[in-house]
Amino acid sequence: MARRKALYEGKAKTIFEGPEPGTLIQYFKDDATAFNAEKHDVIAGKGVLNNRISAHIMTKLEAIGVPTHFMRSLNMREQLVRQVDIIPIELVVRNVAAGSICKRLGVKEGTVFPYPIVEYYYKKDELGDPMVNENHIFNFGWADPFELEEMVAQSFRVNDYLNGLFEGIGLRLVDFKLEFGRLWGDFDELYIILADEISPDNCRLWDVKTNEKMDKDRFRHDLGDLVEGYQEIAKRLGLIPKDGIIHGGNIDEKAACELGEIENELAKERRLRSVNKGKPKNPRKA
Ligand code: ADP
Ligand code: AIR
Ligand code: ASP
Repeated sequence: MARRKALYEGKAKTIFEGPEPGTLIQYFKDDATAFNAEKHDVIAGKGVLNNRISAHIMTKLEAIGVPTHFMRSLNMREQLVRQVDIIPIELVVRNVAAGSICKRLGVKEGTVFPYPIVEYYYKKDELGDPMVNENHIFNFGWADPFELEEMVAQSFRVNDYLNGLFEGIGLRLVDFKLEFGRLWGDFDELYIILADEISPDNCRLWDVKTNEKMDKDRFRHDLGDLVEGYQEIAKRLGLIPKDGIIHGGNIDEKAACELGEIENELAKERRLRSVNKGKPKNPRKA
């Protein structure tokens, strides 16, 4: 196979040029970072599990009408995605207090919010992804009101769907982070697409019965074996065999290679909804 061109080396993934224009390959690495890469480790099998979990969740979201970048899994560490222009805003949805909101506002961890809280962070590693509001987003032109409205609406839908999905396998969705991108159609119409990944790297998931943390907080705060938590999530989702694919820190390559393909059939025929960039019309003026 011809040498592929790496376009971007991220903290958890490498982005390669895709086989066709407008496509990319996301390669899921085993690297784990926290606190803006202050803390770093390589954890065997993490990339395989995140690739699989994210592919599964993205296809489920596509099925409820959330347009996603995911096209299909290529192998245990790679997936083919549609290339988008990433909007530099990280949307965080919180159902239960944990992480930065506890520090910032003095809320007790585990406090259940009456309704979900949406926050925006400016995606800029050098600045440590600072929290921002709509005024910053519009003033600096990171997104316009139509785009932001679409991102927020889709984030609430993702939250509703994922709450049910995880509840069904005994996990509580505490919070998560989403990234969206712009995709232009043949007539220059604009679509907002869910991109990046949805995995325990960017969702907090607690066991419903024991409150045990199954996500990246295990790594952030040295709470136990990270891969064991991710593997348990993948098992409960029915994505890997019950006896697992990572044992004692070693990946069972044979079992990992035998995992089935995940394909986003629906994305092929989906009818995208473009964001109305025209001037709002006054219905009283005929
Ligand atoms: P980081 O950039 O924070 O280190 P990753 O290691 O996860 O994060 O790298 C993946 C990068 O690819 C992210 O910057 C993400 O915004 C970007 N990305 C994700 N999906 C797409 C896509 N469909 N098109 C273009 N870029 C994408
Ligand atoms: N997140 C935010 N930036 C990067 C990531 N992964 C995710 C965390 C957590 C949620 O966003 O994984 O699920 C909120 O993070 P925090 O640190 O603001 O509490
Ligand atoms: N992904 C970010 C980092 O690597 C933040 C985090 O997940 O804690 O620093």
